Amino acid sequence: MANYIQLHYFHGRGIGEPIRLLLTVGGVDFVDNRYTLDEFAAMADLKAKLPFGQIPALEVGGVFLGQTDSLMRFSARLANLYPQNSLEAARSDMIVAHQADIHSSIAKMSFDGVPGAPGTKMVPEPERCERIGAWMENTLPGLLERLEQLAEPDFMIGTTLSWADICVFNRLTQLLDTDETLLATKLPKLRAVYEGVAALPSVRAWIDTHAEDYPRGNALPPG
Ligand SMILES: N[C@@H](CCC(=O)N[C@@H](CS)C(=O)NCC(=O)O)C(=O)O
Repeated sequence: MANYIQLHYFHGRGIGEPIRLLLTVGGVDFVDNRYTLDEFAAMADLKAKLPFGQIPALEVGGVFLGQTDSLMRFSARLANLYPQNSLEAARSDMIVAHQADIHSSIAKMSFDGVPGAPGTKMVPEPERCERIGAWMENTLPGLLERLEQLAEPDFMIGTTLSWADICVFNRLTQLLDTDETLLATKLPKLRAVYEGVAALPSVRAWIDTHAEDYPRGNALPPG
């Protein structure tokens, strides 16, 4: 149904991108509404309909849904990317939660408040780079090693593509923008997951048509 599902989020990837990717990989039609910070700040009518006043939000047949984790899981179900088996579903949940923790660690080092909220400022660039650089050197390797240990040879869960792969791919794209060598010599299973998702025709087409969000494209340095 035309316009049945609408995503409301800012320009850029942020926490909205995995929702876009999940719907895209699943072939689910959606309208990708994107706003600037100022546009969103002035959208009183939209904000009044949002369950928690924040975006990303999905509008499904006129019903508004919020909270990224719920939106990703809902999108994964629509896309047939949410495991049917309860144990696999729980394992996928914990992997998705873990990669979200990585995102929020970086967001906390980047903003002095809620991202995109009026009054929130970016942490000054030199301080932000220093903080994130130290965290990527000292903390991130252990967090990624945990994911590597959990991964199967080609997928995060079992032998088929799931939302865990898409969410891990999305997280890795963000981290690779800061450190292109991240998957060069270590983390072979995460590299395989990244390469598998990057090679999906729907993901390739998405990246090609949203080049402004993917400055590196989807290529990796040789491993
Ligand atoms: N817990 C929420 C947090 C959402 C959130 O922080 N959204 C930010 C953008 S990334 C937002 O709406 N900022 C504008 C505002 O709060 O006015 C989620 O996971 O979706």
